[in-house]
Amino acid sequence: MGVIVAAAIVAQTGSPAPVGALPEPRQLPWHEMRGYAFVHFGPNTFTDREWGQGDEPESVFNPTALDAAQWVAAFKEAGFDGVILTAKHHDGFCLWPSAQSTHTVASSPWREGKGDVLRELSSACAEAGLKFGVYLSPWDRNHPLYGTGEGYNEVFRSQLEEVLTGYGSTFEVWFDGACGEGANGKRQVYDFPSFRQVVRELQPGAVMFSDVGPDCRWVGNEQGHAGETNWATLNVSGHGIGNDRPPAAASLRSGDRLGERWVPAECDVSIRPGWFWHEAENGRVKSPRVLFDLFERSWGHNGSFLLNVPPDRRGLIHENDVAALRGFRELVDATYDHDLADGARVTVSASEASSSPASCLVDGSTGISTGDAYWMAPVGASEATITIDWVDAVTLDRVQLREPIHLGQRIESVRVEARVAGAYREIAKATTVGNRRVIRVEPVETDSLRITVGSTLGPPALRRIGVHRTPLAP
Ligand code: FUL
Repeated sequence: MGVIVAAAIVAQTGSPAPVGALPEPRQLPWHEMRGYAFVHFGPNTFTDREWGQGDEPESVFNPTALDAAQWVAAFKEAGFDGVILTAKHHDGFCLWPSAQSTHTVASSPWREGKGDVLRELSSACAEAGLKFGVYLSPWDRNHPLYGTGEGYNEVFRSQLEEVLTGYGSTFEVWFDGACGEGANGKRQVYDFPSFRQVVRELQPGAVMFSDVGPDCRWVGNEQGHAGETNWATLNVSGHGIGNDRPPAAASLRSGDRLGERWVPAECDVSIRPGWFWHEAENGRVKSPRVLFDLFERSWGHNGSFLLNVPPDRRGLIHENDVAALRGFRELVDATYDHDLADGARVTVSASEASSSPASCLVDGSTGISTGDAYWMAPVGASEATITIDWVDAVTLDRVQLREPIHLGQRIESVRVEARVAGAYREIAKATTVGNRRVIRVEPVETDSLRITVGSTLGPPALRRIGVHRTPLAP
C-alpha cells in the first residue's frame, strides 16, 4: 500500500514522497545523539534504597565533595552528548530549592542549604557543551497535596516551570509513569495533557519521554536494548502512561509498522544493577564490552542509548564507573571511527532522478557523522540493490545502514551478501533499519558487498552505509 500511496504523491508534487508518520523537527537532533547519561541521585544515595519513602530527613542529603564538572567530564569522555538528572525521584526530594516543597536541598546541610544540583550540573553541561535534561517524577511520596487531585497537579506544573526556566535549554523531559500512594495513602490522577503543555510552552525544543511519548517511548525493558525489528512509529490511541494501559511491552520494544505517531524508542539501562549508587555494587559495574553490546543494540537498533551512571555519597562518579566508561569509548571509537566504505565504489540498481547520487552513501565521513543527502530508488520500486566494491579486500564484521528518516521509516527487510572467492554468499538478514541499524556479522574478508532492500513501505531510500570492523574477538 505504501508504495502506491508514495507513487501517487510523487506524481502530484514531483518530489519524493514521505511515508507514514514523520518525526517533528525537535526529534531530529535527538536522533543524532550518540548517547546520554542518566543521573539518579538523591536521599536514596545516602540511605541505600532504590525507592525512598518520602519521610527521610533532609539531613541525609549531604554529599561531601560534589563536583558536577567531574560527572560531565566522565560523560564527555564516554562520548555522550547529554545528561538527564533526577531533579525529583519518587521520594519527592527536590535537588533544586523548589518553592513548592520543604523537602528540598534548601533544608539539607549540603552547602549550608544554599546548594542547587540543577544549577551546578546545568552550568557544567553548558561549559562542556553537553545537553541538559530533567527527570521529574509525578509520583511524590512526600508532598502533602499528592493524591488530592488538581491541588497537586498545580504543584507539579509549578515545579516543572521551576526546572524548565533558569537552567538554560532542556533537551529532554522524562516523565516516569509510576503512580503509587502518597504520604496520605492516596493515589494521584495525573493531568498529563497540562504537564505536556507546560513543557511545550517553556521548552519547545525539548523531547518528552513516557511510555507513549509524545516524542520518545520506553522500550519496554530496563536492560537497554531494542527489538531486532524496531519501528519508530507507534499506535498510541487508547494507551496511556504507567498504570493507565501502556502499550504492551512487545509493542514498545518493536514499535508498530505503519504506527500512527513517530515515537522512537529510548533504551534506558543502568551501568550498575540499581539506579542509585550502592556501596555493595561497586564491584558490579558493567564491563566496557557489555556496555558496547548494549550500545549497538540500542543506538544501533534505531533507538537511543540512555545509560544511568549514579554519583556516590561523595557526589562523584565512582572510579570503577569512570574506568568502564573510558573502556566503552575506546571500543566505540575503535569500531566506528574508521569506515571501511570510505573510498569504496558504490553502485545501485537504479535511482530516483531527484535523489543524490549513490556515492553519498559512502561519502567519506566517519560512521557516526551525518549528512542531509540521501539516495532513493525510483518511485514504484519495491526492491533495490546496492553494491560496494573494494580494489583490495577488507575484513568486516559490522554493516551500518541509515534511512533518511525525515521522509519516514520504510525498510522492512534487508539481505547482506559478501563476495568470497568470486561468489556472493549471504552473511546476514535484517528487518527494519530506521535512523540507524547496525548489523553484526561474523568477520568476513571480501572485495564486494551486496545489500538488497527486499521489502519497503515506499521506494527504498538510504542516507548512509558504513562498514566496520571491531577490535573485539568474536
Ligand atoms: C522507574 C523508576 O521507578 C526507577 O526508580 C527508575 O527511576 C527508572 C528509570 O524508572 O520507573
